[in-house]
Amino acid sequence: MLQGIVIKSTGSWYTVQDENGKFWECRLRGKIRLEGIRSTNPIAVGDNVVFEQEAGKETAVIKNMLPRHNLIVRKATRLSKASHIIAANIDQAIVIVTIDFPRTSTGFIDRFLATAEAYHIPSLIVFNKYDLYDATHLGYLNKLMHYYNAIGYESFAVSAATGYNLEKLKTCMTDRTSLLSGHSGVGKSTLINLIEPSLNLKTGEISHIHNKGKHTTTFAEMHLLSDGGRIVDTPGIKEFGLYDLEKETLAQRFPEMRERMSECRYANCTHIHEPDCAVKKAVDEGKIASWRYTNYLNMMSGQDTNENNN
Ligand SMILES: Nc1nc2c(ncn2[C@@H]2O[C@H](COP(=O)(O)OP(=O)(O)O)[C@@H](O)[C@H]2O)c(=O)[nH]1
Ligand SMILES: [Mg+2]
Ligand SMILES: [Zn+2]
Repeated sequence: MLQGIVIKSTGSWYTVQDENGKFWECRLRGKIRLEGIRSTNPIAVGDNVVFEQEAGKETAVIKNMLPRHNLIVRKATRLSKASHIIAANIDQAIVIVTIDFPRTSTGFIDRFLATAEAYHIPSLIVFNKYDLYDATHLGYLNKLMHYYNAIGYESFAVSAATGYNLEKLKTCMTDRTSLLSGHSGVGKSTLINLIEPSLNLKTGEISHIHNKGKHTTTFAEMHLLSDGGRIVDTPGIKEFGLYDLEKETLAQRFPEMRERMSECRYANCTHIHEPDCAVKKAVDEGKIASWRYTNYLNMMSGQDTNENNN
């Protein structure tokens, strides 16, 4: 029996890298038990599997899966109860953003962070295209970085063009499995190519026309870094953002609200209209940024959606 990690899945075939670095094309035979989720795909990128070479063949059969420490799922279709597993065993979620060229809104960033919180995955915010910013941009950038750092999200600026802080980004990715997200055009592929030139990803592509409300059947892929890191490239940010954030627990996905909500008068406070709300008080006192609170309200009212929030 061999053991390895699924680095690509295309439906019926799985590419698995074994502990010696060798790649295997594997099929699934028999049933793999799942932890209480009904899923259209039992095994996903990032899963650790036990497999066996087929007699007289170069291919292999997956026999078992090791326990997952987390997984990213979305509904298989809009109305179905079944889930589609995007990736498993993610150590951190990295969102690449640009405050301009193109602009990434804080609404988008905050939805990403809240989603990662819901999956219990730590986040890192990377502001790219530092070389393009003027004094006004830089003032805004510093304000955002300072706030996000203060509430516990590591964030820093990089430039693929000048190489600024690329070593720092590389260090963050070493020996970890990172989910990488961000709008089209922010420089994800350019940054990955600088970190691992052999990957030779296409850059400067025009963003795909996306089908609103329709899930595409594309699969995540894992890129291996020579220093031991792994990058999970999802086919667009959309999958990650489609996670249904529950309104009942949304405030818990905002660390600066989470730490204050026990002081609200009502245990079930929504932090919107209730009296003696510790969250609203902190907003009034400037301890919680009003733009973070606005993004929270937009998510609560459903005005924030993945489609219009960019
Ligand atoms: N000036 C500048 N341009 C960048 C930087 N990073 C990426 N770009 C450019 O931004 C465009 C989109 O980059 P790409 O990597 O394809 O973005 P992706 O869609 O996120 O993968 C390309 O034309 C890149 O050359 C940067 O740090 N500074
Ligand atoms: Mg790209
Ligand atoms: Zn409250």
